[in-house]
Amino acid sequence: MKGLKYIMLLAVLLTVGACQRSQEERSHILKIYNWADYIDEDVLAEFPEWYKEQTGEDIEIIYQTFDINEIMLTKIERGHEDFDVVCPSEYIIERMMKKGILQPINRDFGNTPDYIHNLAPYIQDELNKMGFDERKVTDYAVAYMWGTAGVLYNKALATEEEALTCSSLWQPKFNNTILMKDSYRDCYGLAIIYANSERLRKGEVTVEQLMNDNSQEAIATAEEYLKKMKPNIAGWEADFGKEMMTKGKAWLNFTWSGDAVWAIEEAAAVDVELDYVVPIEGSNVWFDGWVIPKYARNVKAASYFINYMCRPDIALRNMDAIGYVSAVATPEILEEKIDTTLENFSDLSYFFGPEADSVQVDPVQYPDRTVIERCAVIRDFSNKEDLEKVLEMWSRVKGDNLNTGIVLIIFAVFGGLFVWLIISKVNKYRCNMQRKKGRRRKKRK
Ligand code: SPD
Repeated sequence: MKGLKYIMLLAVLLTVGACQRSQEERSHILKIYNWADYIDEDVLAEFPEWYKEQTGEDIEIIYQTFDINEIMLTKIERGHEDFDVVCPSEYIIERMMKKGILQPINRDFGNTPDYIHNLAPYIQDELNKMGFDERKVTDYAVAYMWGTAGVLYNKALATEEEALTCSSLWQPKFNNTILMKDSYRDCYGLAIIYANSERLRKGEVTVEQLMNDNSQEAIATAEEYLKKMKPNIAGWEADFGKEMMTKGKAWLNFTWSGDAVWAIEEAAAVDVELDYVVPIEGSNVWFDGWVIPKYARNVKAASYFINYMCRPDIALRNMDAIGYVSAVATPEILEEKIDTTLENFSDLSYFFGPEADSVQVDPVQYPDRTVIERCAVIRDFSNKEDLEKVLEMWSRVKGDNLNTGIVLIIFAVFGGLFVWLIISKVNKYRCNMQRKKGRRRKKRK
């Protein structure tokens, strides 16, 4: 009996020891889960050195990427994966807060300055509009990049007037030439806005109401309009749209402003002229932000990383590398972004403050106040059942495409098998005949 007690004690001690050791190891690892192509790789690589300078501690980064908000959410929510810092969009931040799977971000950085103060008040206010009971969203999320959803177009194949109205996406002229962002909320919003453009024009309804309406009627309308658009859709893209547009393989791409910036620059280098506009009827303005999930295991390194991302020089390097626009709004960023060769002046006072009410800054990256005024923020659909209905509709819309693809693949595979079977049967028959002939000849001899 005594022996058994000792063995059990030893097992407990060994387990505790192993846990402590692995916890110690884990405190030197930072697991980041971010969108693909969404950070300057050198910025990422330099973080361990900066962290060591600030805290005296070593850190190793494990970095993974996703293309779709919902895939990231499933890994965290269902898989309980222990990412320390992730980067969802605003409506997913809202959902994660509702579900209680985020922790507040500790902003006690010791002697290190708090760079989170550099965020634009405009973005902080927009995020806090999604407030919950007494919790402020900005205590749980730190905005990273932001932008609009709009139409990237090839200037040789579509006019600005065409790109400026979402009705063009349904015109037969664009049969099989449009790439749509593989994002059900963006596409849902676009379809509902187009379907209600007359009511919008008359002021009977707002973009915000339409995009966030998940009534049965709205879901049916979105389905009808998205299905009507299908002959024009050459593909649903998560990240390859910018490349297809640069190569001139698609005419229009409903996409995010940062992808558009990247594509416009790349295309110019090979003499393809692209541009980007936000539909006159309205669209969405979105915000991606850093959050620390409940299952994180290194919250200290996570919060230092978030703080590091808000350093103005780091924000600028990230913007230059990826084309998207940082939520950091300091005078040095404005100064860096002013381009006196541009013809247009924009009102960016909503973002940079009153001194930026007429500045020469790339309007794709930083939309003029009038563009922002026709956009609204996507909110999380209120309950699970409504969300499921929207997702079912989305898979019906996309599923038709998939079925055609699958049917073609099945035909190709079975067709190939059938031909192979016939050929092998014929060959076998020939061999048998030859063997028989050979045997007959031998017998005759
Ligand atoms: N390649 C990175 C793309 C990240 C863009 N996030 C936009 C989300 C809009 N809801």
